[in-house]
Parts: sequence; C-alpha cells; structure tokens
Amino acid sequence: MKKYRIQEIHGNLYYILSEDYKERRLAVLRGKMRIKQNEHPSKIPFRNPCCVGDYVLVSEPGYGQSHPVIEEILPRKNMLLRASPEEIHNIGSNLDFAVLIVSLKEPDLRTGFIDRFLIACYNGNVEPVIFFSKCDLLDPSNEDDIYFVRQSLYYLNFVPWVYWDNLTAPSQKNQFDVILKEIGFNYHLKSLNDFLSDFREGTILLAGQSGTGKSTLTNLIIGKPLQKTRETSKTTGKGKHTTTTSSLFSVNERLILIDTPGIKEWGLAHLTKKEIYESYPEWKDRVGTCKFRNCEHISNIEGCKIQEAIKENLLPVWRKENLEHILQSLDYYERIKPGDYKKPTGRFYNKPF
Ligand SMILES: Nc1nc2c(ncn2[C@@H]2O[C@H](COP(=O)(O)OP(=O)(O)O)[C@@H](O)[C@H]2O)c(=O)[nH]1
Ligand SMILES: [Mg+2]
Ligand SMILES: [Zn+2]
Repeated sequence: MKKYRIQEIHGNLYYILSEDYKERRLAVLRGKMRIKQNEHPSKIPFRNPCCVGDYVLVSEPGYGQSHPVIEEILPRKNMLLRASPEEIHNIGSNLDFAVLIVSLKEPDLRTGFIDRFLIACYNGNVEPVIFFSKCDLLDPSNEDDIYFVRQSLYYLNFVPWVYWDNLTAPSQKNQFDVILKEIGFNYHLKSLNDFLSDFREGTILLAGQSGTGKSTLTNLIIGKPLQKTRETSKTTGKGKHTTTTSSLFSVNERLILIDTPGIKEWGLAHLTKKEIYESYPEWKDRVGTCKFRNCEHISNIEGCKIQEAIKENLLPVWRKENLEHILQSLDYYERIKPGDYKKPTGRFYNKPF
C-alpha cells in the first residue's frame, strides 16, 4: 500500500495526492471505513470519515474495480472542526497553522467569529493565526472604526501570530497608522511581508467569511493569481467564485495550502460548555483550580474559579458578550437535539461502489 494525502472530497469520491504532491488520483473509500463516522464524543456524525489533509494508505484497484481504495487513515496530528447539531464538518487535518482572514471593514469586524475560530483551534489542537485585512478602509474620524482597531489589538494578548495590512495595495495603510497614533499604540505590528516570511513551509489552512480577502491573500502567497477574487469575477460577469469544499494544493515542495469555503457561521455544537469555558486564555491558569474536580463552570457555586474570573471582568465586555452568545447557541442546540434531528443523507449511505 502507498501513502497519499487527501486533496479534495466530493461525496464518496476522494482526490488524493502522492507524497511528493505531483501525482493526483481519484480514489474511493473501503466500505468498512464509512461506518466510523460516529466516533466523536458529542455523538454528532461526521460529514465524512475522511478529512482534507489526511494521510491515507491506499491499495491499487482489484479486478473489476476502477479506482484505488483508501484502506486506512493514518493518525492525525490535529483536525479543525465546526459543527451544527446535524453534522460535524472536518475542515482540515494535519495542520501547522490555521489562518483566519478577517476584514476590519466591508464586511465589518465581527469578533464573535474570531472567538469561535479560536475555540475551534484550541479544541482541535491547531495553532491559530489572525490576519486583519482592509486596513486602508478605516476612517480615523469614525468612532466605530477606532473601536474595531482596539478590538483587533486585543488579540495580541494571547495569539502569537497576528497581522494587519491592506491586501490590494500592501503596506498602504495610512489610515490605520493614523488611528494607531491617535490611540497611543506605538509598538511594531506585523504586516503582510512579515506574514509571507513567517509562513513559508508546512501545511497552512486559510479560513474566513467570504469577502474578507481570502483569495487575494492566497494569490499573494502563491505570487501569481490562481484564485479568482470577487472583482475579477465581477468584470468577467461569471458570478462570484465560490468554493464549496476544502481543497489542498502545494505552492512548492515545502508549502501546502488548504483553501476552505467561505464560512458564514462557525458552529460549535460538537463542544461542551466546559470545553468552551476552558478555551479562554484569559483564565488559563485557573482552569483546574475549581473547587470541584469536574467542575462544569456553568453555575455560580462557590469555588468555581472560572465564574469568579468572569465576575472579576477578566474578559472585556465585548468578549464576554461573545462568550454568552456562544453558550446560548449551545442551549439552542440542546433544545433541538433530542433524538430527531435529520441524519445526513445521500453522501455515503446509499452507494455501494
Ligand atoms: N480595500 C481593500 N480591498 C480588499 C482588501 N483585500 C481584499 N479586498 C477586496 O475585497 C474583495 C473580496 O476579496 P476576495 O479576495 O475575493 O475575498 P474572499 O471572498 O475572502 O476570497 C475584492 O474586491 C478584493 O479586491 C484590502 O485589504 N483592502
Ligand atoms: Mg474567494
Ligand atoms: Zn468551575
């Protein structure tokens, strides 16, 4: 059997790449492996037992078969997930970094999305990176814009990899610099050039809501325009380029990118409230110091160090609000969970190869 890496998944068909990323083949999955989908502790089924980025062992097609067969998924270093109560989307595996591209304007900064991404990364054992784009669109006379900048700077407290730039005319971020000066922020911030030199190798996943500049950043990494940006598609009149599934490709021998579809809402239905509370770096040193060893941190029982931290305002108000929203969404999931959510259909239940 030979080792390959999963490049793209289309239902029950898998594009796989050879170890040097040069040979691409279409493979199917050994029947017995399709059953493994229910293995997540949340009991929510995986959309697919395999994940883009997986290393797999593959056998050649037997007599009468037309495709090589994936026999085994090799142990994963990590995996990034998002989930609704119906299914878990495995977005990418064996990642060195997951980069979230977030625009400060158009669409306007939504920190709730960043917080969900970080929670997903911490729980998937993935190292997060945040790239703030569209710094040029900020207006120093607009209070909201100044607030967006302040919020973005907050992530420097615990995310070691954060970048700010304008992607369409790199390093033209005068407006942004004016705001920094106005709020008295004098430290060096990393920009696109730093990003390009920091991430020259490994497997790097790019995620973000659509319109934030993901394709533009991808093109800057590759050094030539492969990915259509929104503007291009507008002028050709062909409609917006939309990716619907993750896709892996090699930029060169050392750098592998995983492009993901524009995500609207990063669902966290696969996590427990305890796991969510414990993902907050602000009280990292207090996790495990609660009075009860298996504290769920949800009640105000005396001795819960997490609830104490919340009362002490260790989170800024907006991050606390984001946390409350996330926890509320889990309550909502709880209500619709009991027994009767719809099973994923069509994908690999109905088809003998
Ligand atoms: N002003 C400004 N526009 C940008 C920036 N980054 C991307 N854009 C524009 O935003 C639009 C969406 O970008 P695109 O890369 O297609 O976003 P995607 O949907 O995340 O792939 C395009 O018109 C880009 O030219 C930026 O930093 N500043
Ligand atoms: Mg795009
Ligand atoms: Zn507790």
